Amino acid sequence: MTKVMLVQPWNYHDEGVREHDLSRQWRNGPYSLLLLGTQLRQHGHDVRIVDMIRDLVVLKGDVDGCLHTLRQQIHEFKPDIIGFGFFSIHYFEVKKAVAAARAACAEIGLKPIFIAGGIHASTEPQKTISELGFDFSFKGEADLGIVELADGAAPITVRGVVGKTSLMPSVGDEVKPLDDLPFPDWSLCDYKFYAHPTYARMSIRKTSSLDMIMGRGCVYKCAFCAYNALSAVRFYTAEYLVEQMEYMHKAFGNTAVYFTDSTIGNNRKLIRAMCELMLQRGTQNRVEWYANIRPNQVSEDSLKLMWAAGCRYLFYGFESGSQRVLDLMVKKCPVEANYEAAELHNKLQFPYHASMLLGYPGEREEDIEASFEFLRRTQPPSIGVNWYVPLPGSPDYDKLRSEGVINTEDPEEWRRIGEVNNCRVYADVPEEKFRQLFKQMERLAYVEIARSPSRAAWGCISPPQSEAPQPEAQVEPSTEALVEAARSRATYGTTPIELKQSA
Ligand code: B12
Ligand code: SF4
Repeated sequence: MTKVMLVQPWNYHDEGVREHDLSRQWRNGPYSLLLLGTQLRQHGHDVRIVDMIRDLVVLKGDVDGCLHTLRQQIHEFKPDIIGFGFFSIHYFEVKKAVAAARAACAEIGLKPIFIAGGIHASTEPQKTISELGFDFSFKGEADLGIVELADGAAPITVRGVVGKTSLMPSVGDEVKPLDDLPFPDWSLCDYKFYAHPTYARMSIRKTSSLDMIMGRGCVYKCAFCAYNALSAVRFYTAEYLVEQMEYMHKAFGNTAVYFTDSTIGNNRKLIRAMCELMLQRGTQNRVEWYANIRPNQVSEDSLKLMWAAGCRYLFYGFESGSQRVLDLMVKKCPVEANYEAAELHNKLQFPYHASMLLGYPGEREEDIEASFEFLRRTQPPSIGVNWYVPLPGSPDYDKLRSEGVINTEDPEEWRRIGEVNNCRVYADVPEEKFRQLFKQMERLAYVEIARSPSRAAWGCISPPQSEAPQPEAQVEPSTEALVEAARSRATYGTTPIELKQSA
């Protein structure tokens, strides 16, 4: 039996934050580590997950305290393998945590293998080893590889493991069919922290949700997205998914599930089968669900079926109101589909979130105007305005890196391009003008539409989520506070009592 410690680095936004109101935050569990941990346990290994996101919140933003907890856990558990799973923005946190973990091991003469996995390690395996202090990186999916490693295989013989001198890295073997995987065991982490009842998903009531995924990979290849860097397209079966929902509800008490797939719409037959099975079993009476989907992947019939089966919220990456920009992004989605999906939701009063992306390379002022027009015309009940960055692992990243626009020799670059935030302007719009337009769109989304009668018609609290029911505090928030609150939240939805039937 091998002892494997799996670590999720903390979120730097939580550093120094003393007070958190979990009833207003959307937090997602360390899903990939739970998958790997459950798989390892099933193969007879001992697993401990150190979730530094949760630890930092509980320790009121104290990073040293969080690193001390990691040290204590290492001394107590004495792992043979320490694996970190992370994204590009976690670069600095991982570096600190690996150094602290190595020091803790040295104190007691422990010499575990340090291995990195996830999107950043898969995209930049060699740099991950040399710059962050790992012995190995793992490229791709590790559901099978991690077990081989724990079973005692020499690391470098395991497909997907990249060593300091590997010249031609292989990619991890993929588990097929996905149903072979056990249901992730949420008791490996403090799941109550993640299932904390919160207004973050629905602005008019608290919900308690945990995550699931419907499949892996995507049939589209949008140029800004890193989704395809890791997985080939495949899905769980409807039976597996509904069984998992029922199991989670019984074992962990959550009354909602959020499907974190970047889009669940790649397999419409599966959605139909899942909804029908839920209706047969009455699962929708116990668990409601939310998901991301593309605008060109819904119809009136499918929305009605999803609603009947307990779906209460859909998240759309509309990105832009300009066909020219959607084409530059290789979205393979007509702008009419954006309008149709939004209008369908408006007609049915089915809550949805509209995510917009501004600043795409080649975007012009008139394209941004088209996005304003889209929001003004459709008035979505919930909107997110995002600033484009070329995420590591995306086709854009490869292109801009080869053109010398991205400099990965500068570690700060990972922060700049690892997170959707406002640093560099890539659009064909003068910088000052772009910043002004971005601010205007935030105002339109987070203040004007949020306060409009159209929003009130959804029966939701306006202003949305962050300001949701606060019996104690009735003070009208300022415009800046509204924009800031909306920026910092993830996604949220609203829910009317019944789906309005088509006329
Ligand atoms: C769910 C999700 C989230 C969730 C939960 C994140 C979490 N803690 O798990 C939330 C909503 C919180 C989130 C937030 C963000 N996300 Co996100 N997210 C995803 C998404 C859609 C799915 C991840 C997932 O669960 N996949 C399913 C599992 C099975 O696959 P996996 O995670 O890749 O894990 C496998 C392998 O990577 C490997 N592996 C993973 N960990 C480890 C560890 C070890 C030791 C080993 C050996 C192997 C290994 O084995 C696993 C099983 O096969 C991905 C897209 C994608 N499909 O990858 C984006 C993605 C990872 N996110 C991304 C980004 C940018 C973000 C944000 C920075 C967005 C923002 N706000 O700007 C934030 C970061 C928040 C933060 N500060 O931590 C980018 C990352 C790009 C990059 N190079 O960094 C991705 C790729 C999406 C994209 N737009 O292209 N995200
Ligand atoms: S943005 Fe969505 S549709 Fe496009 S490749 Fe990524 S997951 Fe697929």
